Amino acid sequence: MQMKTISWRLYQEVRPYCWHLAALFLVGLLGAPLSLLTPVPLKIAVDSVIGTHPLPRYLDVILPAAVKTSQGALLALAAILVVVLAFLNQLREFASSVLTAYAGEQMLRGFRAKLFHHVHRLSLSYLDSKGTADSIYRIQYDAGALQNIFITGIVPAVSSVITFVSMVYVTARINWKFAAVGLAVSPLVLLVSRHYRVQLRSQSHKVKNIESSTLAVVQEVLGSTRVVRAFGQEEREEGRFMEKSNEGMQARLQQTLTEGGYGIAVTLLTAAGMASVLYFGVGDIKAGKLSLGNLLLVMGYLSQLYTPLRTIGKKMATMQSHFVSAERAFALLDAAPDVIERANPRSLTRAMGDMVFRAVSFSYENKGQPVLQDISFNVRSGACVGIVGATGAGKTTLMNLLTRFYDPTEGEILLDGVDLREYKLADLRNQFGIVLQEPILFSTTIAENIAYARPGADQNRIVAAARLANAHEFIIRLPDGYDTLVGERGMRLSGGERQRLSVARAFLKDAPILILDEPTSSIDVTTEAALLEAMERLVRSRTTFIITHRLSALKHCDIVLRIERGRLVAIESGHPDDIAVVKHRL
Ligand code: DUT
Ligand code: MG
Repeated sequence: MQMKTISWRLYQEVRPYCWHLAALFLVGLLGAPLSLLTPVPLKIAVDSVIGTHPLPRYLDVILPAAVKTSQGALLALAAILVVVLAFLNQLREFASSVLTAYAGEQMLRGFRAKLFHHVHRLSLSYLDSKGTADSIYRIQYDAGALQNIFITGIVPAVSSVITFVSMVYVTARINWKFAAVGLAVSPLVLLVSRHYRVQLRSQSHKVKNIESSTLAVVQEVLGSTRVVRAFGQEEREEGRFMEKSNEGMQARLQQTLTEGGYGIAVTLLTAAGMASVLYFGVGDIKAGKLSLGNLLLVMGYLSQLYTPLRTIGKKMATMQSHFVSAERAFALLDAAPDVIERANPRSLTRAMGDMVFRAVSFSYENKGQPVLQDISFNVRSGACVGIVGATGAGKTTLMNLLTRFYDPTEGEILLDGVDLREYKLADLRNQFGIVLQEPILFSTTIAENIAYARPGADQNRIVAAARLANAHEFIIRLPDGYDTLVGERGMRLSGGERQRLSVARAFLKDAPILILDEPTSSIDVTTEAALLEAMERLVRSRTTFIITHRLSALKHCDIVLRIERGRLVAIESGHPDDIAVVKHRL
């Protein structure tokens, strides 16, 4: 991404926070006069208390005569000034840090929320290919870039520039030669930072990529601990982790070396400036052209003058890493969702449940091997449709098209006579109660898991759904009943229990179309029979798709679609004994 584009987009992102930034900036501005006053007490003490120089004009005007003429009073004034200035400075820093935290956290929260919101709209193919850890890293870590760039980068840099200019001006009033020396150094500092910037940027890119892939290893291994242990592959996984960590360490060390080299270059340049002022300043004092107090004052200014320069310099280094983060966050925002809602989508309250597939083909990758080919069939509302076929035939894929997890590559799918793509996505998905092939639970209570699609559903409905799914019996036998926590991904329950909870969840949603992807695969035959029995009533009133390898489950189906290698090869009757229904071979 071009630097210009990044800056423009950063600006767009930060616009809502302009008042926060303005306040921070004002507090930053107060820093300049305070810094200018800081070395003044020393100058008064040296020149007017120890020496006999007159007071600076601005003090001469405001101070009463009694103070001006008494050395003791002047010294006391200088001492009090030290304390007051220190206090004011600290107060300013306090205000600035509170504002920084407040504005920064707001920005971070806003930007993270935006990224998180976008991730929900991203295509499943993007998440499958990039890996979830990469998106986690971008949301959790890269999102901080906005805050870092503006709050710890640009705002202080702008106040530093203002401090710098005012100090050059004041120094020039005392002695223009020294101001010129101070100024001469700055273009050199800028040149040096230009040189280092490119290098730092590419290094930051590398570091972030390695860090997010290290996170991916951790996430994958923790997510599949059982497999890792069962196959005794702990060492190999540790090796994989260490390899990534080593790469990360090396990249970060290299980055630190570059930053260090840059810091040394900047410090040497500014020290050379100070040295020449010291060198010529002492000469001027000897020649009687300058007072000692003024030299100290100028030296004080110069060291403060160089502080902003050095901070800008240092910031420049870390800033590169923040810019890289911003770029990565924007890249996530740019990843286009491939299931897009059209401009004026139709809303849909409750569908009838008529479904038509017209010559639907689909492949997961662009120009990849087609997974589904030329599939056409009609399902009238309220029908129960069984889907059978060998493993990998494309059954789950067919159902993924119904809910628009993906869109067909060719052909169209109609719900109640209207193409799925015409509907509002949220409305469309609201029409389906789904039991996924791998039941996924959240780490909360059983009741909340069942009520996932209808948060706040009352206990009676939850229990009714659980009864229908044949889950009530096992739930009430648990010590905490419906309030039992199921653990991460429901791992504290058995496979069959998880499956029945996800069936209950689909039932509770009370949607006009049910999709059950092998809802009984981990359930024993007796329990399955009871579940199917209970389901029958529910299934009658809505369109149901049920994928299964078990013949017993097909008894309830009106038609059975047989899929082979992505093709619909037969539409059969669901009742094998029913001779009246003629087999219909395609
Ligand atoms: N496939 C992909 N990418 C995916 C999912 C599946 O390329 O994200 C492939 C694998 C398989 C084909 O699509 O060759 C069909 O997969 P599907 O999951 O639809 O098969 P199934 O009929 O549901 O098989 P099973 O009975 O094992 O669930
Ligand atoms: Mg499947």
